[in-house]
Amino acid sequence: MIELIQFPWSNFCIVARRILEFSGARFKIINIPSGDRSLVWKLTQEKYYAVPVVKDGAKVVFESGDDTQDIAKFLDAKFKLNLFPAEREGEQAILWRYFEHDLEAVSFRLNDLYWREFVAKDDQLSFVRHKERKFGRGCLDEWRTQQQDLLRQLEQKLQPCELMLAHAEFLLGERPLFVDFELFGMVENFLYSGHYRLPKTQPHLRAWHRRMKTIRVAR
Ligand SMILES: N[C@@H](CCC(=O)N[C@@H](CS)C(=O)NCC(=O)O)C(=O)O
Repeated sequence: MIELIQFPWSNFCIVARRILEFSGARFKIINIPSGDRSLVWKLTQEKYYAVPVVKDGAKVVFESGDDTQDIAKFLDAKFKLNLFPAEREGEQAILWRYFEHDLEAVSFRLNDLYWREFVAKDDQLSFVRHKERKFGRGCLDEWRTQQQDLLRQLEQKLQPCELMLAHAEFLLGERPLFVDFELFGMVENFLYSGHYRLPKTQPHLRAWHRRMKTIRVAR
């Protein structure tokens, strides 16, 4: 059975998890502490420490670069999901970079500022250390003071999606493609703390989000 090595609030892990659920395949989730990557290190033969990682029998899949989608493409090919049709490859490449960079920079901060509520006690020291080493001392408190501004930025960054979804059920048409899962991962990470809702001003996005929560591939 496929195994997904993850932690539950990670945006990129949510993308892989939702694709697996969408496929209808049975899979096993292995949660690791965000501060202890020893399992990932071992499985990847000391090549990688990030999540997600997917293990399918002897095969271990992880991202080979900063802007790759190795896991999603592996799952897509294995389960014949057709999430990367050639004729939409260019649009998808532009869109997922926007989601992973511009949107993600705001969405993860909004969730992270509630870190005390979802990071296990034992994991908190390494969580804070990791964040502060990357974003500077006091970053988590700083994001809290910026919360209202970050929420405004998020709404603005989601607005192009609202405009696209006013004309179709999914971002690029009448069935979900990879970019729908990618956006779903960023949105679910933003919502993870339970303190937020998607903006009321974006009803099409809200309806899309409800669809994306449960949709399964048509066989
Ligand atoms: N581009 C990679 C990024 C993966 C990534 O950045 N994962 C985060 C968790 S959301 C991580 O494990 N970062 C490394 C670290 O925390 O040390 C992907 O799409 O999977």
